[in-house]
Amino acid sequence: MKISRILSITLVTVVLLAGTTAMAGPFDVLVGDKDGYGTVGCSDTGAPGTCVWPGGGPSGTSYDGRDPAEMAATNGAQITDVYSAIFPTFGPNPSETASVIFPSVGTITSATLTVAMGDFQASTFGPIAVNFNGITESWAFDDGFQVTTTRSFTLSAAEIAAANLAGQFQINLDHTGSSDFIAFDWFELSGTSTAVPEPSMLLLLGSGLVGLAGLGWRRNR
Ligand SMILES: [Ca+2]
Ligand SMILES: [Ca+2]
Repeated sequence: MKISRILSITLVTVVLLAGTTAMAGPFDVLVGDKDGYGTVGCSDTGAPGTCVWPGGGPSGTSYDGRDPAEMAATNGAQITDVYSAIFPTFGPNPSETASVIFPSVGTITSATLTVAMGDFQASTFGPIAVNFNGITESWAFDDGFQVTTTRSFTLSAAEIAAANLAGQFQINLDHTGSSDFIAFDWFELSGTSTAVPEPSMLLLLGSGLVGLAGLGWRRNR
């Protein structure tokens, strides 16, 4: 068999395998946990509710309801279940900026972000600055003192492209232009994506190609 014939058969096989691994599928990933801001009586889903965070300080600031996994987290779960979030002196977080980083889900084709948030008062104390993978979002919400709300955001084509380019979806939060006490219960990303072929499968296919090419080279000598 000529090497060109062997290579063309191998190429067809690779394309067929790539086709089977690129099936679209649903995903649903959570940062933080759905436990009512880590304290009883604070709504974490559905209609807006009122939460009185039980911590010390003015208006219940410096509340820390995190479990050990949230305290140790570096993916954004470290700012959930605290009040006020990303506001040193008025909460346990040492920085006024934070990133919420979701695990890679393959190539995203559609996605919705849902956030359980509390006590947003942007017009009174200034909005926090937010971007999704570098694309600016407006989170200038006026929910009111200690009111909790769950919001959903449909990712735009540009935001999906930016997340795919980075290999992960990421929310960047900056509190430096605001003096608003805020809180987060959890962040959830759901949607559909195409799976990325496993590196081991790519390596196997590459080895097969090299082997067949070598065989063809020997037979054609
Ligand atoms: Ca507030
Ligand atoms: Ca929580």
